Amino acid sequence: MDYKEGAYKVRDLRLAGAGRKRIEWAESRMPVLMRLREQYAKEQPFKGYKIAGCLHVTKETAVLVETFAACGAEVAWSGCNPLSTNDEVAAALAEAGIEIYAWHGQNVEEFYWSIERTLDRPPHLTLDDGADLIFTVHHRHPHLAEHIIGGSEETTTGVHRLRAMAEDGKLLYPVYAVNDAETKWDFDNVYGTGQSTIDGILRASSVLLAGKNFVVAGYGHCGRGVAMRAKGMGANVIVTEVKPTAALKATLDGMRVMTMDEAAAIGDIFVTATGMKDVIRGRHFVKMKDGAIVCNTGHYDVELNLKELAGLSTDTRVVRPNNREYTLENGKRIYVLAEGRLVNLAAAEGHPSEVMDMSFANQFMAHLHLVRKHEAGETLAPQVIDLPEELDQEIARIKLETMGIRIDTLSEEQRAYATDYSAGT
Ligand code: 3DD
Repeated sequence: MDYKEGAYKVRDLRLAGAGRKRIEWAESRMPVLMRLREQYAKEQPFKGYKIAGCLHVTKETAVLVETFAACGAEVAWSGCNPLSTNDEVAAALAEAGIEIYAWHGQNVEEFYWSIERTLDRPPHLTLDDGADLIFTVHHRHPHLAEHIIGGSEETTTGVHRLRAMAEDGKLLYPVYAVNDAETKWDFDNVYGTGQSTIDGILRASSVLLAGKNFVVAGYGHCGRGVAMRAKGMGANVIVTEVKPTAALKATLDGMRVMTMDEAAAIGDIFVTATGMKDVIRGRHFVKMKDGAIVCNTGHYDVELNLKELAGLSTDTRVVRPNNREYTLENGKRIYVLAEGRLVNLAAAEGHPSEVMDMSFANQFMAHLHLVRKHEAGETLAPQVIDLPEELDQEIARIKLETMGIRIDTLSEEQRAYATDYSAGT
């Protein structure tokens, strides 16, 4: 480990060169964020502001972090999952002078130690993916909230937690729900999770998907993306759900829908994407076929009940990176990927740069809005706030432009028609 107090703690600074190449690769595929960096680097809107961030340390996150720094911000960063940090990227950020505390394979104590370090110098802004940083501020350092003008939250689960907290009147400062921006959830959650989850499964198992019974628990944006991509690879997709409308959508999308108790007996590969705990439990594991592969792509590692699985096992061993074999009392073997943590980031590199480009354009603009409103003397209520809808169209417009795609525009007459309620058949 390489550690310098107040500066960084990373696995190995010597990995910085390889990490820089990964970051350059991502920069070349994140044209929207790079355009924002170019647009605001001159103005330095974040000068004098410190951003504390807690978000997966990937090559894409590094582009966001260095964009904030290029636009004047002081940045201190930790990872938001013990298994998702890319050590080469973390080393490159440390070498570039970014304050960063992140390494792959942290234990829970190291994970929270890293978050604490990002708060050693009080931040003005917090940026979360799963709300662990903002919860640390609220539960361990509430006095810091006096200096904090606002925050942002990247993921579905985190937004749910913060909305519940705001409902309870416990939120101490305003937070933008970046996850709820259309150019985030309808792209990152669907197309990003769809591809990166398959990527994680293939890197950890190298199995054929075609012809396999591929069980997806949860048919929200993430589950829908995974199901779509598995179907595209020739798998027979089975969906389990608790929400009737989502189950109906899956059925009409051509997926088989059944209970997990039924799916457990026939599935070859299982992915949970629900945000709920205990989705696959001991009683499901014992029904599974010999050789079944089980993983999770939800933010927290609560969806697979591995405690019950261990209690049913006579032996366990790691057979490949991110692939642990459990031998059950009934002699069957179950393969759990990435220790039940989000397989797309723990066993692969997370979503492709092209979709994170839009998610992180929303993150950048959310913090720019917070700083602008602060400087205009506007105090935002301590609520979870949605980003303006027009921002979505602007981000999508720039994205299309960078893809060389042109679209039509409404004529004046059509614009008038759109609001003319008197026009009938
Ligand atoms: N997430 C997925 N891939 C990521 C990547 N390449 N870099 C950073 C974060 C990444 C997680 C986000 O998609 C977040 O939107 C989520 O957890 O929902």
